[in-house]
Amino acid sequence: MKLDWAGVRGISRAADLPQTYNAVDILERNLPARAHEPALLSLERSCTFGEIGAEVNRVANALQRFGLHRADVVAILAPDSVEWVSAFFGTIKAGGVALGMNTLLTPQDHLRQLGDSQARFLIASATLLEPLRALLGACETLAHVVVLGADVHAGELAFARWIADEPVSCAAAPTRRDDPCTLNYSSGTTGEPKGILHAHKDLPLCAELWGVNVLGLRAEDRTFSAARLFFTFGTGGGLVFSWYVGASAVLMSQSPRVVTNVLEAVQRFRPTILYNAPTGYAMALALPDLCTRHDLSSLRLCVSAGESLPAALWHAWKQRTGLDILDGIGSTENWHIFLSNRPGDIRPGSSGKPFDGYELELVDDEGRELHEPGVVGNLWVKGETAARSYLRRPEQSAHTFRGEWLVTGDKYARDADGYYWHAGRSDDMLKVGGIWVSPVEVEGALMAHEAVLECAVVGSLDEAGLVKPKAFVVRKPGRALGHDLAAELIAHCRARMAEYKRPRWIEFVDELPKTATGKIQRFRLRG
Ligand code: 3UK
Repeated sequence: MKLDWAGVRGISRAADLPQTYNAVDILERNLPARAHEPALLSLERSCTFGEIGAEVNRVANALQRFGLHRADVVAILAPDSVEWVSAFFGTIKAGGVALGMNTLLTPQDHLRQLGDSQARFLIASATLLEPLRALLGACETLAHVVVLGADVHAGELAFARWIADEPVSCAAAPTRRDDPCTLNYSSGTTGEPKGILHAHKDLPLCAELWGVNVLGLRAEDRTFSAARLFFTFGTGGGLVFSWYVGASAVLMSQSPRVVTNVLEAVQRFRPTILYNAPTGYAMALALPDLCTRHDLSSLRLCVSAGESLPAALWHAWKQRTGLDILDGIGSTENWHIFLSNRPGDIRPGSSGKPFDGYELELVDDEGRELHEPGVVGNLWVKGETAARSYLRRPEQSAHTFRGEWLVTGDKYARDADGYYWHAGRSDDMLKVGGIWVSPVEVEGALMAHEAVLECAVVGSLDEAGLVKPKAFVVRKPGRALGHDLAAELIAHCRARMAEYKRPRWIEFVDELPKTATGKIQRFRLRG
């Protein structure tokens, strides 16, 4: 079947896309004119659009041969790499739903996502699969495990061999533009992950509405996202938007939390656009030899999202590197950025202004719209790229998805010039290094320590003005404050959760502030 999506450009609404639309178009629109041009660059492997197009076809064929049905979930658990990308677009082309899993989480977290999503395939790097393997028996829906790397156990498939004999051509599944395409898990207030499904249409729409219209991406650009591909901030900025306009993308398998990895990748592959969370910029600024040791001259613009970028950090980056950082707020619920600064129109410290494709409202707690400048309200957003609900979470869905409007959970004030200023969250959730941390989950880990009677976790600012978890702890009676109890508690958390969730500071207190009904008042501990 010949499909006629053919690289539509200039869309501003979902209806501008054909009814039958498969988001593999984002890759394949480059095949007629750019097959021999670079699509992906990385230390391990680089490839042209033609080469990745062929690999995507092999993956799509292999998935279909192994029984993938429309809308089946394929979980991907691997560092950013060419194979991550071919698994992602191979799944989409075959009509499946690609679930990029956060590689920093624990094997128990991964198991929970596999179970909740009812994933049928898992494509995982040997290293990340190793600690998860023994748990997979509990995952009833999982039919096939495909391993990236050499350490392949009985019953598993080796990725390279699995796709080797597949034909290099493949017809895309004739999905509808509203059919599910990607799935991501986002942490909720209770620490329970919520699945967020997006449709095929959301990828090109986000690419056009923000990537083209706001950021001004063009084919000559080369992008590099320190935010990982499993995070929609990274999938969009570091892959989808780039290919949408014909630009190449740099991938890095090493951890971006080691800031020299990021800077060395910039120097080696010379991207023009860098995406990072505020922490990434703060870590780079902490290096005294940032600009003498690292060549950042290829960059024309930087982007920040995940949490708000303090004005002081913006100015320090500008002063040291000469580069602007574009701060925009996005969410997994909207797939990407829905309120943003623009090149040439940046108000440091703010999230910028609305742009075409999204309507914003600030409302009070009764849902009444606020018009006065400077008044803090709850931010609601309406746009076509919003997910429709959380997967099998009716109560949380009802709270967040209100008809066409989406309740972001963020507090904002709009100034007289129309710029939006982030004023915290309306729940207790923390953004740490751009990734969610639920205080409830960290408190749960602390409570499992024998010295802890009660505790509360809140956000506290570090020296760069960025939020990190801080725990207030009431010790059990008779439990002395050994000189290293704080360090012991932090190590205890580290062993039980993704490392970034651990408290950075512990303060021992005699009691915690509580409501009359005994509920801990975290907001009274923030500082
Ligand atoms: C917070 C920000 C202030 C805010 C994301 C860009 O972060 C992303 O998605 P998540 O679902 O979290 C969404 C929440 O994070 N936030 C994000 N960006 C900013 N707060 N200034 C910012 N610039 O609380 C929001 O509700 O993890 C960001 C693109 C794609 C994304 N998924």
